Amino acid sequence: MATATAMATAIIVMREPQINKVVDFMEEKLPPIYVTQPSLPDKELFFDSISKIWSNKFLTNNGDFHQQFEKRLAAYLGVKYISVFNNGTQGLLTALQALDIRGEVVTTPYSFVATANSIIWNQCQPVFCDVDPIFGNIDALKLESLITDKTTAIMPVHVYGNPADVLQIEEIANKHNLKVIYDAAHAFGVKVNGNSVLNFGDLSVLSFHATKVFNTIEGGAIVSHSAEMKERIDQLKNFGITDEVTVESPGVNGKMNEVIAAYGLLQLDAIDLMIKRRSNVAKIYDEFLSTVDGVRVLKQDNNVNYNFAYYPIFIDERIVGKSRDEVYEELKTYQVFTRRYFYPLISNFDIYSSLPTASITNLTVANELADQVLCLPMYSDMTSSDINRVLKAFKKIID
Ligand code: T4K
Repeated sequence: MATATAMATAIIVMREPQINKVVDFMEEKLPPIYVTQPSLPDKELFFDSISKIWSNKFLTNNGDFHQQFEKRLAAYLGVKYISVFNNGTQGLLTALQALDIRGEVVTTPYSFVATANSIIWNQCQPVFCDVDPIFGNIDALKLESLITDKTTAIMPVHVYGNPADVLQIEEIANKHNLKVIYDAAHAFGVKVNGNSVLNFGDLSVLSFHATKVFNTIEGGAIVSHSAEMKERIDQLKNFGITDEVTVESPGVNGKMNEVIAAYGLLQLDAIDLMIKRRSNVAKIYDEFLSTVDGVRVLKQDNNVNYNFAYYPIFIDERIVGKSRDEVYEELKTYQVFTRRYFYPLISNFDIYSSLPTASITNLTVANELADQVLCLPMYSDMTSSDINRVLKAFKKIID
C-alpha cells in the first residue's frame, strides 16, 4: 500500500511534466491482485458454529457437523455418496487404495503435481497421455494406444473444471476392464446436460483448498456410487478401522474435523452466488480478450454448467510478439500476479521424466499448452476496478 507521504509526493510530482512516470509509480504501489483470493463465510455465523463446538466438545471423528456437511454436499452436488477428507491429495491417495489399483495408471501430464504423486504413493506407474488442444483434457483418442497388460486404471482430470470426454473414456475403460478415477479437484458443481460430472467414472475426487471455487481452507472429498464403496472409503480415511478391535486395511488419517465441516456448511449457503460472481468476471474477460489476436480463450458449451474455477488464456507468441513468460513477468510490474497453471508439465519434472513409462509417449500438445497458458486472476470478490486493472495492464503489455 502506498504511504500517505508517497501518495502526496506522487500528486505533487504529477503537476510536473513527467506525468507518465508518476502514473507508473502509482500503479506499482497499488495493492497486488493475485491469481485468486478465497471467499470466506460470514465471521459471526462461523463464530456461532464454533460456540456450538466449544460447548459439545466434539471436535472430530464423524461428528454432527461432519455428517450434516456430507449430507448437504451430496444433495447440492447431485451425487449419491460423498466422503469428505482433510485435503484433496489424501482423497486421491485413498481413491486409488479403495479400488486396489496396481501396475500402470494412464493419466494426464497437464495437471497439478498431486495427480501423479498420488499414483506413485500407491506404488503404481503413471503413464502420461497427451491432451486435447482445446481444453487440455486427456485426449481420449490417444488413450487407448497407451493401455498395456499392466494397466489397471485411468486417472483423467477435469482441468479448469471443463469436463473431460467422459463418454469416450467410459467406453475405453469398459472395453479394457479398467477403473476410472477422476481427479475432479477443479470440478465442484460442474454439470453436463444437467447431470453432475462427478457421477461419471468409478470415483471422483474434489479439492476444497483455499484456492478452489468451493473452499474449506484445506479439504477434499471422494464421490462414490454405492453404500459399500462409501463404507470402504470411510474406513480407509480412519486408519482402516472397522470396529474397536478390527483393522482391515492399512488406512490413513484423512478425516475432516468439525471446525472445517462447520465452515464448509456456511460456504455451501453462498456457493451459488460465488459462482455467479465468477461468471460475471469471465463475461468481462471474454468480451475484451476474445477479440485480441494471438490470445485464445476457452469457448463454452451450452450443455455444461461451468464453475469458472480458472480463467486460462493461451498466448501465441508468433502473433502477440511477446512470449507467455514475458507477459507473465511484465504483469508483475503492475502488481498483477497471474499463474502458469500447468507449467511445467508433470512429466517434465525430473522425478517423472526419469520414469521408464514417461518417455514412451508423445506429449506435443500438452507441451504446447503448458508453454502458452496463463491463468488470469479469477475470484468471486473481484471488483470491476480489479478487472479493469488486469485488462489495462494486459493491453499495455501486448500493445
Ligand atoms: N489435483 C489437482 C488438479 C489440483 O489442482 C490440486 C490442487 C490437487 C489435486 C490437490 O488438492 P489439495 O490437496 O490441494 O486439496 C495451489 C494449491 O495449493 C493447490 O491446492 C492447487 N491444486 C493448485 C492448482 O494451486 P499454488 O502453489 O499455486 O498455491 P499458492 O499458495 O501459490 O496460491 C496461489 C495464490 O492464491 C497466491 O498467490 C495468493 C492466493 N491465495 C492463496 C492462499 C493459499 C490467497 O489469497 N489465500 C490463500 O490462503 O498451489
